[in-house]
Amino acid sequence: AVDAVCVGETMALLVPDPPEPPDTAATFRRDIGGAESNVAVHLARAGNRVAWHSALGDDAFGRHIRARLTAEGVEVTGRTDAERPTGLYLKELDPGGTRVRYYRQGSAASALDRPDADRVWQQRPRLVHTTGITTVLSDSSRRLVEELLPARPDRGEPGGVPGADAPLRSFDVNYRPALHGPAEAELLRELAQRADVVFCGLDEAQMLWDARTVTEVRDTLPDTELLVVKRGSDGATAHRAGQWWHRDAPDVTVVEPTGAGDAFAAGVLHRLLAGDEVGACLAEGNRLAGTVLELRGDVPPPAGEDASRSRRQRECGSVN
Ligand code: KDG
Repeated sequence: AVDAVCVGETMALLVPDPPEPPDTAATFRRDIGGAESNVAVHLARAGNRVAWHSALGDDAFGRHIRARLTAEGVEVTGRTDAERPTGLYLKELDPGGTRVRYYRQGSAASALDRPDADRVWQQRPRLVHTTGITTVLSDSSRRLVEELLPARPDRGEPGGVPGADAPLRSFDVNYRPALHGPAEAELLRELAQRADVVFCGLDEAQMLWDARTVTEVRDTLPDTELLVVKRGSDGATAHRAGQWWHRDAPDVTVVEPTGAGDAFAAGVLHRLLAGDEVGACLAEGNRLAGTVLELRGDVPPPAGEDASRSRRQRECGSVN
C-alpha cells in the first residue's frame, strides 16, 4: 500500500536558456512539468510512499520523465502509450510574467480513461490526489477523474480518516487560463464537490464561480470535508466541520509562482496523512510553497544538489 497516488499528465518542459523569447532562443533547457507529479515529488521528499499515475509516449521525453520521477523516489505506475506522444510545454520567461504554451492535444495522457483507475486502486492508497487540469484534457481523462471521485451517494461516507478503507480524495482546482473557460467552471465545481479535500485559490474561485470571500467559497462547496483556500499574500484559510483556520503567507521574496500551489498542497497533504491538526497542515503548506516561490522552477532541486544549480535557477531558468 502507498500513502498517496497522484494522477495527471506530466509533460516535457522546454525553457529558453538563457531567457529570451522562444522565437529567437537558440538553446532550451529540458525539464519536466506536471502539477500532480510536482505534488508527488514533494510528498516523496517528505518521506511519504507515493506513486504517480499517467500515460507517457514511447519516446525520449517520456523516458526522461519516468527516469526523473523514479530518481525522486516516486513510484511510476504510468503506462506507456506507443500510439501517442508525451505532451510538451514551453515556458516563456518574461519580466511581465511567465507565459506557457501547451503542445498536449492528443498526448498519451489525454487518452487516460476510466480503466486507469484500476492501476490507482491496485496501489491501495490512503489518499488519491488529482486536479482540474486532468479533468479537462479530454472526455476520457474527465471520465477517469469522475471514476476517482465518485459522487458521494455512490461511495457512502467520505474517506475522512486517513488509513480508513476508502481513500481520501483530494482535488486541486488548478485553474489554468489556457485550459479552463466558463464551460469548464461547472464541471470543476461538480468534481470539487465530490472530493474530501479541496484546494482552491480565492482568485480561482472568483473567476470560476464568482465567489469573492472564503465564506462564499465554502457556500459553493458546502460538503467538502477539508476546504483549503489559498489567498496569495493574504495567506491560506481552511474550513473543516464548521471551524476555520488561517495562516499568514510565507515571508519570502517571490521570484516566480509556478509550482507553489503544488508545493502547498503537498505540505498540507503530508501533514494530513500524519494525522496533524489543520493549522499545522496549513503551516507546512506555506513553508513548502515558500521554497518554490523563491525559485523559478516548479520544484526546488533535490537536497544536496550543488548550489550553482540553485543559483542558476534563481537567476535564469527553470529546474523542475
Ligand atoms: O502547477 C504547475 C503546473 O501548472 C505545471 O507544472 C504544468 O501541469 C502543468 C500544467 O498543466 O499547467
